Amino acid sequence: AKQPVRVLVTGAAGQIGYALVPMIARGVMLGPDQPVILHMLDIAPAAEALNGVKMELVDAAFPLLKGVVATTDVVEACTEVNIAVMVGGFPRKEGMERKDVMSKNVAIYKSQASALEKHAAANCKVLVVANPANTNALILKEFAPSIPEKNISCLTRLDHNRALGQVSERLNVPVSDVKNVIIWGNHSSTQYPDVNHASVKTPAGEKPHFLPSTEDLSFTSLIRLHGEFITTVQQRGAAIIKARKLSSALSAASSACDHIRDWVLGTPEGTWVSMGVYSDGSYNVPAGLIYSFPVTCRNGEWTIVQGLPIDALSRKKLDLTAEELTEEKELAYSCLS
Ligand code: NAX
Repeated sequence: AKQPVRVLVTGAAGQIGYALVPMIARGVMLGPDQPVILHMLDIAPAAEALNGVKMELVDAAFPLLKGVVATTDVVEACTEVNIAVMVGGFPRKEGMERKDVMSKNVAIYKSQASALEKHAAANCKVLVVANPANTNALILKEFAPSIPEKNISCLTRLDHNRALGQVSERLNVPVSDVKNVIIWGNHSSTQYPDVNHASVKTPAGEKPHFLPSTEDLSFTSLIRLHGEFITTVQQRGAAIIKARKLSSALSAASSACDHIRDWVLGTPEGTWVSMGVYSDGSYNVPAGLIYSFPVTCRNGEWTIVQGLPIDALSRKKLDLTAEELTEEKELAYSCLS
């Protein structure tokens, strides 16, 4: 039998946490034969609620769940964890300046970086979900210098999945037949959802290819014909808040599972996914930002897909979201001094 994997979820008493921990305990993240021990961290005001979540996990009698640590102590939470999903953060409240929110999150991610560095298992993989996700991940990387940068990422898989969903709806094809959309850049409204390299399966054959190959329209323009694809994906988070009066939680939790599963178990042959990762300068994106790229994963490591042609319109959009991330990085650093 496999040894249990320890998975940390911070902010576990929150909305996303509540949707995420049962998925992990059911094997959605690491597979149906992988036992897990859940580590759940939240802050003191949420301690009672956190304990309630622990009670429900016990009550659900998940066969794969070999233990639950529910704590407000960062060191206890981080000790020996193999996977860390960082959902906890300081939310932007009405009337708050961007800098104030940034400064709260910089402080949180700085201290949690140190705890992970000192106490997590060697080769721990980190996924930052909490906003500003890319910049929180960058702060975490800076303050956990002994964790390899390859092991620190942020969530743009929700945006990626939203893009798959929009292509599916617009072309009226099953979402499982759509692949290789890309989210470039920041998990914010400047992100660039790109369908230039996407494909769908044809009704007749198994082989994926661009649609419609026989008509004048490119796949991209076909999707655009069906409305504001890019802005719909960019603004989807706001649309969910408007409809639900709460921000997305089930889709965020599900996408976080997809992100870790593909990272650990690998992406299917011929398929890439979007992950926020440390830029090495690929596609002329400034090095030293956490930026969302198309990646493939194998043996627990991601690799940026290279050599995709970038047209002029896309180039502008890749640069715009990079500029925003550079600005965020500067703002974060100004909060440190
Ligand atoms: P909630 O406010 O419901 O939950 C956040 C939880 O974090 C709370 O229980 C809070 O007590 C806890 N927390 C605060 N400071 C903490 C700390 N220092 N250590 C541990 N826990 C702490 O928010 P929820 O809807 O769950 O969203 C969580 C985060 O995900 C937010 O930052 C949100 O903006 C971000 N999102 C990111 C997405 C992405 O795709 N990257 C999409 C969904 C979501 O909006």
